[in-house]
Amino acid sequence: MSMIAVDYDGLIPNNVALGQDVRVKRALEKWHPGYIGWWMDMGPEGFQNALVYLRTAIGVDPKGWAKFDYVRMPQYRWGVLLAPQREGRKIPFGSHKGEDAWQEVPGEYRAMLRRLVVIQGDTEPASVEQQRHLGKTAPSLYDMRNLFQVNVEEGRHLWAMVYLLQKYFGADGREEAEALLERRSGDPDTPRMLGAFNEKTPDWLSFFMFTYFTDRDGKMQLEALAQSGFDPLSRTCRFMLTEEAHHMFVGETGVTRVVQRTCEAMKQAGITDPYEIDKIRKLGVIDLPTIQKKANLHFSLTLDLFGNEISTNAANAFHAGLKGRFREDRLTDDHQLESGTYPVLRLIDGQIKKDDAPALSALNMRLRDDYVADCQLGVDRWNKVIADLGIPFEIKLPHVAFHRHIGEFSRTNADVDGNILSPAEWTRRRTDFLPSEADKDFIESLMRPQFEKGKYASWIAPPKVGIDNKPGDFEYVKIADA
Ligand code: BYC
Repeated sequence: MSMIAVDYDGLIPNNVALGQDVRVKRALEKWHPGYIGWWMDMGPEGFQNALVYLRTAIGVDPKGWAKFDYVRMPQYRWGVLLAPQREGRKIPFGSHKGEDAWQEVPGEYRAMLRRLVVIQGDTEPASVEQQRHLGKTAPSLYDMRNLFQVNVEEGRHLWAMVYLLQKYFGADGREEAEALLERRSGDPDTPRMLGAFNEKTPDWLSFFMFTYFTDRDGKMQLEALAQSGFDPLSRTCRFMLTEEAHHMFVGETGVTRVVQRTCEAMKQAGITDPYEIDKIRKLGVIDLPTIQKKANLHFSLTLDLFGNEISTNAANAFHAGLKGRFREDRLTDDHQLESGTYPVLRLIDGQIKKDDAPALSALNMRLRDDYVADCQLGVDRWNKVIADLGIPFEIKLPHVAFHRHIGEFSRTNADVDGNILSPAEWTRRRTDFLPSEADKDFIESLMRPQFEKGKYASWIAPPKVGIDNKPGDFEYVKIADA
């Protein structure tokens, strides 16, 4: 496959022939200063002048799309990149299945489509805002570089959605693009749109859990949108997925390295009981039960992002051909789902039971099931590290009813095994399942920066290989230049 070149000549690198699209080019150039203003105000705090070894997209061919170099983040070349158009692509599902994919917005679905693009767009700057304080406590230059890589790419994903708004949605698209720069994660008056994006990411274990669990929701939602009959959205999401893979790598290997370091330190000190928490903490590592609590928190917050189990919004979006299922193109049913059912977990007479629902209404549930299965794969790899080091402990995904704020189970209190608790019991046992103030204080006490080349904080193991195959003592961030 040949490399599809990106035009780097103008202010906005792109492969959508912006040079010939004066209206959209002007609209994006007008939006650009506001974006840079937002990045300086809400992007990584304190390192805007540092030289960071970042990858930048130079094409959209999966085999050779990026180059690595030192860049100051505000000078990162954020651009508009779409995966190549597939000749003759058809709408793959829903009531328009088999018709030519739309190259323009279908009028009857305009509002629904705009809402999907705006929700997706809103999550991208939100995550940058949530992570903006983490640079100061980075456990190594390698990790700091990965954080900033994730941040600049989330910024690019915002560009991706803003391009769709500016190009295809006229005046209201422009208004939405402005609003994306105005909302703020956690702000009581102008919060971000979805719950998990208003939570704090206070420490690096949270960052790794967020990139493992919440970026994986991004993967699922992008996979579903990559199936869209609206071709520009499909192409945009396909390319975003290429970048997204690294974010989940950061999360999965981040947690692996924390778990590994804990087990190694325990072994060295002759501790085999993972519940000897005080002794383990004295070793300067995070005990496994606390890692489990963090996983419980981030998994449950992320499940809320799938919306209600039974959703007419999801049914309508599928019926319209706008948002498909996870890897719709690999499924072998009729892709219309007008008949058929899907088993949904529901709260019936105070008990959690499986209930068959019309397949079309149950699409959020189905995507969530696919997500849970995907999450389990990495958890199994964490457990292998623990088992290989001989510690009797297994990290478990909590029950889907645990700690929920959206959907069927938001009306009840379930423990991590799915047992329903009374409100009093929940209050009493809450910190058995979720990080307590003392747990948070302990983790915070470990968050001391380690900015020496090739060195790592006490609570995390070094990575197996460097980014871009760089050696162990590579200076991923040149802070001295800041
Ligand atoms: N918080 O019919 P329902 C990522 C609202 S992450 C607040 O069940 P639907 C990333 C809902 O809006 C992926 N409100 O919802 C990761 C609706 O309101 P209206 C982001 C919520 O529409 C890391 C009402 O409740 N992309 O990329 O079926 C770093 C009824 O809900 C929430 C997308 O999400 C909530 N959690 O499903 C960076 C893709 N959930 O319309 C980036 C686009 C529901 O009645 N979004 N509500 O006023 C969608 O596909 C869907 O809108 C949702 C919700 C899956 C979000």
